[in-house]
Amino acid sequence: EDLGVVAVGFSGGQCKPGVDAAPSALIESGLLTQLRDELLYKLHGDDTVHQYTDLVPHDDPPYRSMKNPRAVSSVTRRIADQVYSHAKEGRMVLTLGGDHSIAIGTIAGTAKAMRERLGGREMAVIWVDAHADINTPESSGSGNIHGMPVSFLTGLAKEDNEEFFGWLQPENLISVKKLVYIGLRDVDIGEKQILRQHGIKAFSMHDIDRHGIGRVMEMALGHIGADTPIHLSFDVDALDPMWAPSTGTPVRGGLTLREGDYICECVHETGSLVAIDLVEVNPSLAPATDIGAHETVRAGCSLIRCALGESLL
Ligand code: DIR
Ligand code: MN
Ligand code: MN
Ligand code: MN
Repeated sequence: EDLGVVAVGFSGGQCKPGVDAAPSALIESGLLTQLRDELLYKLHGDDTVHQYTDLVPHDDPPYRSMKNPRAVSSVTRRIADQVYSHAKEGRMVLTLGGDHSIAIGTIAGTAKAMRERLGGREMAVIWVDAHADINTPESSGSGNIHGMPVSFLTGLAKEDNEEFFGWLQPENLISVKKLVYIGLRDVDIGEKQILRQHGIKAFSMHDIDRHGIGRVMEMALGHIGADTPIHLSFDVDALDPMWAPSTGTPVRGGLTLREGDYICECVHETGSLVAIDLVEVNPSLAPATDIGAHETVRAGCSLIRCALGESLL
């Protein structure tokens, strides 16, 4: 099978440097070699990690409270083109982030490609994260755009100016009805309001404790329905810091590595996966010793291999 790889060394959606080094760390640990030699994917795309330095302006003052708005807008616009060009060739797309703002680009790219493939029907998104990332610029307390991608992708946040995500067209957007969250445990008050108001399907850690991950995946995939393409956007901070300590905003009480792998395996088994993002690995944030960074990179590789079919016997 064909796999388009996009390696995004971008950290402008939040304030901690280091998350831009994740793609190199994942690749150096052997991820792409395994996908090629063990899972037998034909890899497309250059081996370079994109830094997008040509797109990052020297001066990028806040707009509607968003930090680095021009940089994030133009980088995600470029990513949308890269992902779209893989997806329209029928390739599965793997994007290695980078912070979660990059999902504005990846999902904009697959949403457009899938609409064309399905004659207007919409794809689904499974967003695995401790956070909902659905703040609007106005509801955000931090101004960090990695906390806002879902509001732009669902059209809840609107902006006409091309410089600030106004390039997003209706064909780049997803429906709140086709969005499912898994792993939530740190959701802002304004975000909870948005989730309730739009009836967005969300499985928190509480739901996983109550039903178990097996039942939660049945319900999540049942909500999406069969024969709907799925874009999986996996924030490594969905995992408990025990498994993934090297990330910008760790939250205790998260998924075990096996629960994370299981989510990815179930999505693979549907046969409907069209794209996966792995984001927010930050090798420079390594509590106590640098074992933390190594463990987090290992966890990220495991999630990706599971999503791409590793553990099917
Ligand atoms: C918080 C934290 N909700 C914010 N968000 C994220 O800044 O909007 N941390 N995504 O990873
Ligand atoms: Mn490339
Ligand atoms: Mn998160
Ligand atoms: Mn996130």
